[in-house]
Amino acid sequence: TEKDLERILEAYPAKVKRNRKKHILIKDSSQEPQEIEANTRTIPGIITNRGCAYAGCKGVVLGPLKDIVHITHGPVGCGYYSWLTRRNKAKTPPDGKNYLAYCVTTDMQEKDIVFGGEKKLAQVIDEVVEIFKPNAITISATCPVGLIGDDIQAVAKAAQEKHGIPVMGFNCEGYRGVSQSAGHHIANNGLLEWVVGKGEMTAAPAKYSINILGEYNIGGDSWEIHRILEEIGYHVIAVASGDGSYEDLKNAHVADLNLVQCHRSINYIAEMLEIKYGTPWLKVNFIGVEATCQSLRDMAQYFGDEELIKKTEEVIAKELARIEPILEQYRKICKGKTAFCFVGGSRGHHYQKLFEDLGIETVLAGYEFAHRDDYEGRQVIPHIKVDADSKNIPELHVEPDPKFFKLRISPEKAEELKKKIPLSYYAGMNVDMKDGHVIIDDMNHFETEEFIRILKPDIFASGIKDKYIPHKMGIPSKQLHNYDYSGPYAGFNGAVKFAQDVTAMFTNPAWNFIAPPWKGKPLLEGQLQK
Ligand code: CFM
Ligand code: HCA
Repeated sequence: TEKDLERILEAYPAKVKRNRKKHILIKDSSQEPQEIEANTRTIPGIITNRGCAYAGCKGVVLGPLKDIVHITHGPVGCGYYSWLTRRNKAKTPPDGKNYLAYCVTTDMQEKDIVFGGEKKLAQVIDEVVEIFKPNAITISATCPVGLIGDDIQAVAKAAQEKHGIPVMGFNCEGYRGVSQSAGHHIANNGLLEWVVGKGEMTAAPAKYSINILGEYNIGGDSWEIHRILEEIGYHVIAVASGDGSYEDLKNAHVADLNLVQCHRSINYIAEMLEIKYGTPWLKVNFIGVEATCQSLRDMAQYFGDEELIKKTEEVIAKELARIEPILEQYRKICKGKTAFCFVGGSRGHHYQKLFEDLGIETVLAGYEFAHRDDYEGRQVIPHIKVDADSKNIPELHVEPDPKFFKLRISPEKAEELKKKIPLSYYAGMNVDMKDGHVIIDDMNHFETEEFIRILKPDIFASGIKDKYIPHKMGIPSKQLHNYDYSGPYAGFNGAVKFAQDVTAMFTNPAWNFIAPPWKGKPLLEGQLQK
């Protein structure tokens, strides 16, 4: 209740309290629209789960492109801690061009900080070309690179001329934004400018040609999505960027539809591709059985082809007949339980659908770094305050491509479709939350503990850093970033895997053996000095 919330916030100094209050909502549909503050600076000293712009650019959006060698220009830690920890999987193609297992970094030392790291970077590029012969190279800048003023764009340009392969510099220094979200935007800009449209294709190679944007193949998710889409008859040109490649993405401009799975990390390029090439985008969600069926039906409506609609229904019926009896078994254990669903961006919304399929209600949800549109819907975008932090990130000016712009559907048809399906639109998380449930932005360690104490969820879905808080409080935690060795969780087979994993947590007796440390004796004993 509002009173509980007030009590939690009471612990903060007045200024912090005023700040955090704007990031927390108790859903009340009679108060629509409820505004939330998001994508603003975390208060120093508060234990946040957020990452940095470099993580969002190199780690999230660029990193999964497998035929590119991604160079981290910086001290070794930045490269090391983004070395496949996200479990973005990729199959090695016959030409062997899959470099994801490597961690390539300039390993800057004190000497490079003092005298500059450009020469070392150029040398690393020479070595990379000699050893790997990749299809392209990216350079991602970390904090010190920007601080000392290394010109990675000049190094990239010179290397590209020298070696004759694309070398792309990304100024995604960690501090460029308030979270990894800034890095998504920087990566999207680069992919639009330097990759999409560079391929040889001039028209869609097959019927129902699509791209999948914002799907990163964590734990194999996009393989399951591919399986379903291909069975229906779709032709996937490129994925940004799970199990994706520079070679495929070059031709993304010829697709007839862009699917957007993760709105937060990829909406920029989806929007720019629509302006530049005329390709509309459709917000989909392949997390959850109901959500997957809905997305497939929306896609079929977009193409509007009777044969495709029929095939879609056939595949849905076949899949449901296969998995429903299995899910029903797990539902017996899951039904009636409650969850917290707090993940970085889109998953805070998407996984509520999968919990719902199992009869689990999400009583608190939120995002680490999403923007107001991911909560309230894209209609708020024109009203979002542009602050100094967001001004830091270049907004590209995009125009229709003279050669490749083509309207895929008439404006009238688009308007008609928009009434039925989320075409070039995302409604956000808030509409799906029930009254009385908590919506929270950039939740910190203190608030996590407090909300767990009050709402006592049966399961806590979150990240690598905060999963230990619920563990210590005797509550199972399903890590929804890299899935902790498990997955895939997308599509129909993913839902079954998820049901299995979650049920195993509920039935595991270990959680009842844990007494939180503060229930026993004090952790520290002593006397305050006068
Ligand atoms: Fe999109 Fe993602 Fe997410 Fe994200 Fe991330 Fe991720 Fe995430 Mo971790 S792109 S916003 S920046 S769905 S890495 S695959 S799990 S925080 S909720
Ligand atoms: C990142 C990647 C991350 C981290 C997970 C976490 C991921 O943001 O740099 O902190 O729990 O999914 O691996 O989000």
